[in-house]
Formats: sequence, structure tokens, C-alpha cells
Amino acid sequence: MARIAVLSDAHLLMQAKRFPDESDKSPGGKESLINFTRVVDQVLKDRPDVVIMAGDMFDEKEKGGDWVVDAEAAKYWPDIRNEVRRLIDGTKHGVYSLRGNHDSAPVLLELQDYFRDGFYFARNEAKAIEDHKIYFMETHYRHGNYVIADEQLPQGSEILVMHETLPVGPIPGLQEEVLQELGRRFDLVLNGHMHFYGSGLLGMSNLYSLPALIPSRELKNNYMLEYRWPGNLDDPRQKDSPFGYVIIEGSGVSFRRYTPVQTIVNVRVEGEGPEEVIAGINEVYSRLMERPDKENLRIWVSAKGVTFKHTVREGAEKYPEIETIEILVEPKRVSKKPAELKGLDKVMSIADLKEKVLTTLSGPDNELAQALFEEVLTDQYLSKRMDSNQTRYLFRELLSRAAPLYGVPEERLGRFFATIESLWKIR
Ligand SMILES: [Mn+2]
Repeated sequence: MARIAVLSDAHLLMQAKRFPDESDKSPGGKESLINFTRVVDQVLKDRPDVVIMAGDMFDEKEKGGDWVVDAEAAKYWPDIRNEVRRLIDGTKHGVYSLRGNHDSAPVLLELQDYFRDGFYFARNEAKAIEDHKIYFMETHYRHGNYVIADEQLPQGSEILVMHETLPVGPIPGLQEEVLQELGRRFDLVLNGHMHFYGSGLLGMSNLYSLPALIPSRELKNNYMLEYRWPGNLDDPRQKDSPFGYVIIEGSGVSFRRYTPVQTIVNVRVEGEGPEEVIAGINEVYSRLMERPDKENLRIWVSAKGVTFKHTVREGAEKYPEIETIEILVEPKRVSKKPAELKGLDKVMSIADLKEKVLTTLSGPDNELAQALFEEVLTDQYLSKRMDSNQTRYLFRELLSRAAPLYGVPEERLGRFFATIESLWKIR
């Protein structure tokens, strides 16, 4: 029985940037190579017989739409190829790679050519590895809700490796019925792209979401530490390390954690205006300065209450020891009228519901509800034409899907529904 290591979403070339001196690598790019080397060491210690890459391992362009031209990417390739070579040499059957939505087929074909034997770009085909038959389904990635036509759905293999958006968070993705069908056709469904490790998703015991191998700019909602201002800065929220890979042996799938060289911190600051936001940045950053690992922190800031990024940037630059990777700003919308949904307004406005829910619940339930109202149940995601029953249904659906992401157990969710159910009723 073969032992299979499944790696996904390293986004190795994402940090490639243009520099006047073309031999320069970006700090983020260098760091990704250090992480890649370390995680390859770790994978080899697990003694896999074969390595599967489930997409977006290499990445073809940097965020923002600038294509990484050959000169930028070329200087990373000797190191990347070196590590891929170690994976090939260290395993009986080499490396099989799927194409993710950020991968470029020519890059994967070139690697296949370069290694001749040992690296295989598998696209919409089954590969036999010892006694396993594994199907590699090339990504259908699209925005929003999408389907794969029935006749295009693979079958006849035991393991499916794919790279699709799973509809498990606030963002829609591949239609659930399609996933259920794939779950019936395969013993094991392994999906990249989502950047988090999860099993038993959508009620499918054989569906696994693969973690990102190492940190990249493509962090999505995964990070390790979260500081919120205003809030309790002594007790930042710790999210479980999202990085690593999985090992498959027989019917068992196990997650192997990888601890990267840097610590990813998400700083969320909210104020009524620039002064307040800057005050928040100062408070959080002085707290970060007290951390013994301050040199290894990589900060992502999201600031609500300012319009210009440079306002926050200037605040953060007063702490040169702390490395800020990215700043997102969002003006605080003060809506004169609470957001009302047609039909629902006869029952209750979202603002009223929010207030009632938040004053009724405490502790983790309250936190969950806050997150839900801030990130999920916003009018950005809800159609204004939706009637109240649909809204209630959607609310329940979204909550059920969001709850595992916030670590809320099922029985608590049941109690939560029971509590809020009466709040929907007419005032
Ligand atoms: Mn992807």
C-alpha cells in the first residue's frame, strides 16, 4: 500500500517582483523558498512513496494583474527545481501535479520535460500508482456558483484530486450537488484551493480540503493570530496554524502541520475616523513591539474607518521593526437608514435583528454572531429582492456553514438557532 503525500497551494512565484537589479529576489520570495526547503525536509521524513501536488504550487503571476515576466521568475527556478528534485529522488514514484487556477500549463509541461522521468503533469486523466487509481481533475475554477456538466464528471477511480471552490464559507462555489455526486463516485475526494484543512465538509465524510503548504500572499481567511482594536489586546485570537499537507495511507488521511518561519498576524482596527484608526494602530503596534518574536511577524492590516491606505501606512511605518505586508482600508459606512430587505422589513430590519441578537447572546455565541453580521450577513451578500423566508433560510444556511470556521460545535449552533428563532417574529 503506497504512502501518498499531498501538497497544495504553495504559490511559490507569487512574490516574484520586478527589481532594477534583476538578480534581486523579494523578501517574501526568499522567505517562501526557505519555507519550501523546510517543508520538503519534513515531507521526506514522512517517507512517502509518491508526492501529489493538488494545484497552485508554482503560481504564474503576482496579485494585482502584473504578469511575472521570465526574468522575475527565472531566478527562483533553480531553487524550486532543486526542491522538486529532492522530492523526486526521495520517493519511489516521483511527483504528480495538477494545474490550479493560478498555475500555468506551460510551466508544468516544462517541469515535466526538465525532469524527463519523475515529474508528471496530470490533466483530466487517471494515473495508476501501485494499487491506487487516482484521477486528476483540472480546475474548473470560476467566480460565484458554478457546475460541472454531468458527462464531464470523472469516474472509475478510487481517489479524486481536484482544485475547486468549495461552497463552505460565505463565498459560493462549485454546486453542492456536483460535490455530492463526486463523493458518491470516489472513495476519497481531495480538494486544493481553499487554503485550509478540513474533513467531513458539507456532510461528506470522504471530502477533504487541503491546507496551504506554506504561507503566501494568497492567505485568504487563514492566519495564526488576530488582534482586534478596540478589543482585548492582551488576548489576541489564536487561529490554528493553517499550513501543512496530508499523508494518505490505506483509507486513512492525516494532517501534517508545518510551522513556517514567519508568524502571520491579522490586525483589525475599527474607528470612527482616521484619528481613531491611527490611535488603534499605535496601540496594537506597540503591543506587537513587546513580542519576543517581533522580527518574525508579518502583518496584514484591515482598517475600517479610513479612506486612504497611506494614512494607515504612515502609522505603521513608525514601527520599522514590524513588517507590514498588506493594508486594506474600508470606509466606515454610516447608513442613515438601517439596511432593510424587501419583505423582511415587515418582519424586522437587519439592524434590529443584529441588535437583538447581540444583546441576547454572550460569550462565544456573541462573537460568532458579530462575525456573522460583519462578514456574512451583509447586504453585499443578500439580494434585496429576497423575501423574509428565504432570508431566514439563507441565514441558517450561512450560519451552519460558517460555524465550523469559527470552531463552534453543532450543539451550540442548535441552541443558537433556538434562541434567535423567536427574534425574527414581528415586534
Ligand atoms: Mn487556487
